[in-house]
Amino acid sequence: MALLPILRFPDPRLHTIAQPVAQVDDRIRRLVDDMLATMYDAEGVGLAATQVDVHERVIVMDTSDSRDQPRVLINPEITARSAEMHVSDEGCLSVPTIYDRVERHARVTVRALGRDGQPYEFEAEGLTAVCVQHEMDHLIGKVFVEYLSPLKRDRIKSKMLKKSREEQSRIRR
Ligand code: K1U
Ligand code: ZN
Repeated sequence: MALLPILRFPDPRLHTIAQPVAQVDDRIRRLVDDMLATMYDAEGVGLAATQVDVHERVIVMDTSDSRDQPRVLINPEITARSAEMHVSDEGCLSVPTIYDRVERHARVTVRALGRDGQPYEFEAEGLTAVCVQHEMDHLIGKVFVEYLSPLKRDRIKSKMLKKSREEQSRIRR
């Protein structure tokens, strides 16, 4: 299994719309395994293929406390959304160190294909509901900072650009 580099905001590739997976084959299963290894290594609870510069509809998640319940979502669709909304703090592996409040549907029903290519459905609430909506946004090229005010978003953009310039100059030294 390989650890994949994670794109950092404001990389324009994060705004690419992912295409449906035509066939769950060995290539997709390898991608899923590499994404799970990358998500666990980065201590995230989710990861979308967009974040590793692969523009296909693939998500991995593990919102369990024990970190031993991986979930694979290929070609996911939200089939039902609660009217009730819920605000919670979100982070993103593509926007490290930034956390802010985002309003999402409190519960969603999701249909997807698993790693075996078989369809399944589940109802999500709590962190799992937040995470699945956050990851589905990545697949349509949306990063959570787009829910924040333009002022906050611009500040985050400047902070991330400054950080990446500093990292680049450290590498060159
Ligand atoms: O998509 C990503 O970048 C992964 C992201 C998923 C996510 C976490 C929390 C709310 C919404 C989406 C992360 O894993 S961020 C890091 C993290 O582990 C975390 C942050 C807040 C709460 C719980 C976990
Ligand atoms: Zn994210």
